[in-house]
Amino acid sequence: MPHIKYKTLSLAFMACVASFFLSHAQSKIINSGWQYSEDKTHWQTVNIPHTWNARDAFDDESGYRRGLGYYKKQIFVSSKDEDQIFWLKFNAVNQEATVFVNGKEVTNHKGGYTAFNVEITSLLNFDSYNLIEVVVDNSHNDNIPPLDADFTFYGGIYRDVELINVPKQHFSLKDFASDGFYIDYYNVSKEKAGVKVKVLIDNFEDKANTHLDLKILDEEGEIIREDHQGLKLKANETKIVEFDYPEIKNPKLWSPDYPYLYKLVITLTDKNGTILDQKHSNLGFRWASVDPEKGFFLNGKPIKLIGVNRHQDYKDYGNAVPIELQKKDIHIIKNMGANVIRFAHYPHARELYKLCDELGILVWTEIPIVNKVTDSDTFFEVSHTMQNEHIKQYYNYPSVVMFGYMNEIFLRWAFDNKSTEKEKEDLKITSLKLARELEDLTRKLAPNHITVMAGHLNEVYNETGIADLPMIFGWNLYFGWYDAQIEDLGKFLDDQHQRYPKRSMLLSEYGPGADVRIFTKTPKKFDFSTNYQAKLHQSYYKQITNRSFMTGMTAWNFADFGSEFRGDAIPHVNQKGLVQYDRTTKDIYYWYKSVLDDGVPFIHIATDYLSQLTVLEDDTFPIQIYSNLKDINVSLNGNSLGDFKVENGVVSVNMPFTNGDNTIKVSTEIISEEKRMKVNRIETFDFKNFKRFGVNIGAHFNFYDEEQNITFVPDQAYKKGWFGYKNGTAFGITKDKNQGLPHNIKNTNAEPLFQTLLEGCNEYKVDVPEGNYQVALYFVEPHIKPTENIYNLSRSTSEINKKQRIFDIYINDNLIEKNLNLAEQYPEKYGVEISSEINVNTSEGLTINLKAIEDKAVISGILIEKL
Ligand code: GCB
Repeated sequence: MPHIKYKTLSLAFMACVASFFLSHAQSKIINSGWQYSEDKTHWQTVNIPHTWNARDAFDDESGYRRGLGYYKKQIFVSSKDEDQIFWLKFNAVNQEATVFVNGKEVTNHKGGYTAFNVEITSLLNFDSYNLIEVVVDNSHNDNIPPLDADFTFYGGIYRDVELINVPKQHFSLKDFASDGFYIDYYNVSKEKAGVKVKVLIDNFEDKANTHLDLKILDEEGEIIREDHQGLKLKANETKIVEFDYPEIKNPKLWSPDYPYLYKLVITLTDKNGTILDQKHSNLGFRWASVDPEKGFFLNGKPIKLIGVNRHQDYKDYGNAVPIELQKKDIHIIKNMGANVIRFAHYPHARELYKLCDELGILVWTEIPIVNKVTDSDTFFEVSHTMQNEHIKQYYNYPSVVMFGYMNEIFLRWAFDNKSTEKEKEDLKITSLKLARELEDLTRKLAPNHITVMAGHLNEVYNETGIADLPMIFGWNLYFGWYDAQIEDLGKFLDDQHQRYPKRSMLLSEYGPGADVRIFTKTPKKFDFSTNYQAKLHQSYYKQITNRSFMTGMTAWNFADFGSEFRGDAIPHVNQKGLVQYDRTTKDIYYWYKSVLDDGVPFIHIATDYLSQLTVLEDDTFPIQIYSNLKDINVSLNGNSLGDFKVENGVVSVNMPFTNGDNTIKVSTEIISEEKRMKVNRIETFDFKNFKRFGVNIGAHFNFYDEEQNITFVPDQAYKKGWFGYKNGTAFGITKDKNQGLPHNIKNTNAEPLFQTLLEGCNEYKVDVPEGNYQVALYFVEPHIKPTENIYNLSRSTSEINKKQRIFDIYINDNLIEKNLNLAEQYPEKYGVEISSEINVNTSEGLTINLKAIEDKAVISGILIEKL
């Protein structure tokens, strides 16, 4: 094949682009100015992307509106295009859409995460306005996956809507809303690469003579392969044409380190050479394989997959997120050094996959069959259609190497205590049946990709053999969070590997919840501290990289995300992100960068969460330093604390902070980094450098309350001249297991203050000197039925009834509150503050007495202000 030089080609290419604009195929995004209504009476103007659940999935009320949403829009169609075929393309509508054109129903589509097309030509009135109406339904529907999952099912038209008009011969729009062509690679190696392209052409006329032209261009725009064919189309057929290029010599191989892309341009012309339709796609030569002993291979070389899962929603937007904002995520992930993304638990916007091609990120993509299935024929049918749409719409991205179809399909089965044994057995059989069908379908549709599925910690995946269906089985493992301890991860994997030596495995999910307002010297399971997050991720990384049989790991989750029923330290949000819901980074993000990105030297001092640190007495506080360099020197306020070796990306240094401004400096031979931070050092209660003092009663962690701008320090047993409890038992997450904390607490944003508490404490002391103080005490009734959360696996889900606990509150023998009955006097889950001015006129300081009248007293926090 002769090589045409760059200039000739650019001319050819420009000619082709120019004539493209002259051609008739057109796609117009029609996102602006839709009318939206909940009841068909009150209408408001909205733009797509749109969801009606951006707010109510986060408000105080439990639940969010799952039901119908009505959309309508007038579109003008000119008679200049009267001889064309018109289509509407919906890129995603959650979750069921019924579309009407000028009053007539044209399609019903089930499934909220894939695109669908509908042909509307015969219903249009030319040179006039045409009414498009879409009825959207996100109510629970037993026939549409997902039936149940740990994320919010925001309703609405949340990806682009397009009006497409094409000449009567065009690339097929009928094949599950794909682009109408599919690229396959074969015999790819360093020496050569084969490409096959299958093209589908729709003819909406009688016989027609057309011409198809394919070009492969390299990054410089040089044509390296060209092929064409004259095509005789029969009346109203969809013609399938296959091109098999001669192998390309010495191809540049695509990989995360070198995402070299070729371009494919396919042009359909009529017999006179006028362009009818044109498409283009990225081409990337790569091949992936797995070995149960040696892990994942790309282009024949081992590569440990390390990256993240991503959900598509975003603070304040729900799932209706502007695409440019979403693209930023992919850049942030790449910048962390990740080489893989699992788009969980459904297909995300196609633009993002294209960006993964360009940036060099391998992709696992899947459909949302999550937690359980039903045995209805429709559920099975919808699942099949969804996987067809998914694979066909996402087939051509070179970044996509793994296609999945199920996540934790036995989760509901495992936590179901309502069904009979027979019903449970049937569910097992049904799930397995669907898994087999989808595995077969996936292998048939995508024979050159790797099939995947993820399961949770349960023997049932082995027992049923489901884990041996896909080419890689992903384990979602939460050792040290929902289950056992952090160190148990490796033991579990070794055991699995020994028992199933032929199975390739990936750690498809892991990670603890973490809130940037919570920090501690003594991180514990389920405390939501950033320190525990660091501990778990750092250990998991070692455990996985030490095991060559593991193909890789994808952290759960790239970002915090909306899960309406949940109550972590922020209500309705799952906080396992490496970045926050608004994508502000958590320190752990930089730790990943330190181990994954060996490019530009960098140092990160992990103090981002320390908005205000309070240290007590002769305390030091451990600060982690992350770097991709080996040797660092650390100093605090100009005094060297020593030289340190960076291991596993981290050095932890105990900092003897002084009161006020502190400067940490980390230096290496090449670069240095400085962080200033304010420290509130309280050595005695002299109230000289500080006016306020707060304790997070019942907790081992600091909690920074933004609204009150104070750090509540961890609690302790009473020490003379200082503060603490005389008696009582910590309730909640300070124990190794979660006792069913009150969550989604109303009337406050300071959940972590209320969530931990002391029960049965009748004396609490703070030895302040004589003077006047404002003393605020915080309470919540903990014995309320927690929202059922199967993800909090260690939580007892038994019914806990409202408690009638009654107690009196005294401060220094003054009765502050008589007969406090939290369950009776306040709405459920109400954060109560009782504040009063106290004159301390003894050397005994403040003594808070909680005198129980019925059952045990509780207390969550105290804040003292010197007046
Ligand atoms: C899982 C699920 C995921 C949840 C996650 C969690 O195993 O696959 O959807 O969000 O656990 O945070 O509990």
